Amino acid sequence: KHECQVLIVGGGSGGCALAAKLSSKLGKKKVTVVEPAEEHYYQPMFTLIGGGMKRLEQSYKPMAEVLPKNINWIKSSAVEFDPKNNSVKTAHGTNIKYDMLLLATGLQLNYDKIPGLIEALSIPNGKVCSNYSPKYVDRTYACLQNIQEGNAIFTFPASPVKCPGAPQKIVYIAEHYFRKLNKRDKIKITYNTSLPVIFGVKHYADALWKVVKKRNINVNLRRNLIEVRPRDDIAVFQDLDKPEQIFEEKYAMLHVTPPMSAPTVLAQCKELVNDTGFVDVDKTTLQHLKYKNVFAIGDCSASPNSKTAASAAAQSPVVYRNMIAAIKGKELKSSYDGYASCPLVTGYSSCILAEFDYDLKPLETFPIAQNKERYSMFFLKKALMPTLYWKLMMNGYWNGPALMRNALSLLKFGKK
Ligand code: FAD
Ligand code: UQ1
Repeated sequence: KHECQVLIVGGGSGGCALAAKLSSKLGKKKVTVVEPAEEHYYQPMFTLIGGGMKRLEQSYKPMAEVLPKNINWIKSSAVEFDPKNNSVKTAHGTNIKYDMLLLATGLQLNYDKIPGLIEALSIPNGKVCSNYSPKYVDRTYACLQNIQEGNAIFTFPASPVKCPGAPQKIVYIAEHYFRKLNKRDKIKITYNTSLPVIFGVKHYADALWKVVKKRNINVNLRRNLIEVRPRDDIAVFQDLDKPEQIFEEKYAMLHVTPPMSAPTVLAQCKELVNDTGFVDVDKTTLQHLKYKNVFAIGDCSASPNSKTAASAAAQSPVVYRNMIAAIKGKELKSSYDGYASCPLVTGYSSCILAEFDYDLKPLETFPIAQNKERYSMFFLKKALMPTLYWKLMMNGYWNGPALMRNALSLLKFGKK
């Protein structure tokens, strides 16, 4: 048995940021975090690791170092939620009673949903890779190095994903890598996406179509990976608009973005989630629609924003202020505008920094045209963001770029 004022389930990007904010306000041992992982990964670095620009060891720190010192850390997973009785049960059998609950479990990678995929990802030095898991990300750069000719195929699944730009960032990085190694003309590059668009925000989609045309990358929309046959190096795709249309494609390398979902243990608690399995919160206050002492942050929330660490950062002051208001029995005044950001890395020295809100309208920080490939945005992504994440966000000091945007907006004279 364990009792606490605030219980946070999940110590990833959102959970850890809020643990820092809430514990420094509420005092020693008022906040408990349930988190089973030994390591805390900075996942946005996985794209660069896949491209050989960073090493896996640079992307993580021990969870014990990242979580604030003045909390209770219960090193286990939550397995049962009972919001009527304000309690959560862990895999080790601890029953935790809380006054306030913050759900921050992230989402679940479902590699097992594609027949043959796990087998393919288990073959040593194989042709199938995936930036989405620390278990598989090192395979990506090996694939880029090993392929000499043939088809390089990249996928985007038929499910919500975290960082919706990441499945295509690695396409651009690969294309650039093949050119640098003088093998580009022997490799056909194809990006098969389940989506009906290349990117959800038209302002950036227009720019990305120019990039794929210029660089001779084939893009197939509404095309979903349904099977991998590693023995024959065949990937099987389905046309989502004409399900009877099946394509069997031979690959020399295959980069898979797996289907994702809300974590099963959360989705099983029908009281907490909507019919998609994600936590049913108000999209502006981030408070649960039924249980007023429950909030959500990050990828496990059903708020209809793109799921990125940048979104969790922008949500963090809103969740913090509204949780404190709820503790005090006051009205919730802070609201989230759906801000999400996706640094669309387009090679070894360029990036389009997409930033937008709930209405899929650009909401940009810098007083320059951001729908262009730029070195400055690449530098921000590669050199500045990791420090900002570890030093500021993980200590509760990064609230997203809204402040910076407002200050810089004074300079936006020439920009539409
Ligand atoms: P996470 O950070 O994933 O943390 C969830 C935590 O909950 C984990 O520590 C997990 O162990 C724990 N947990 C899960 N289940 C339970 C349970 N039952 N009980 C207790 N704990 C549990 N975002 C950007 O902003 N910019 C980018 O450029 C970017 N690029 C990305 C590239 C890749 C390849 C990937 C994979 C992600 C990228 N992201 C990017 C997305 C970003 O990493 C996530 O959106 C962000 O980490 C979400 O934070 P979170 O706290 O919701 O979940
Ligand atoms: C951001 O806030 C964030 O979360 C910490 C990211 O994830 C690593 C990002 O990639 C980006 C781009 C932002 C937004 C920050 C600025 C300065 C525009």
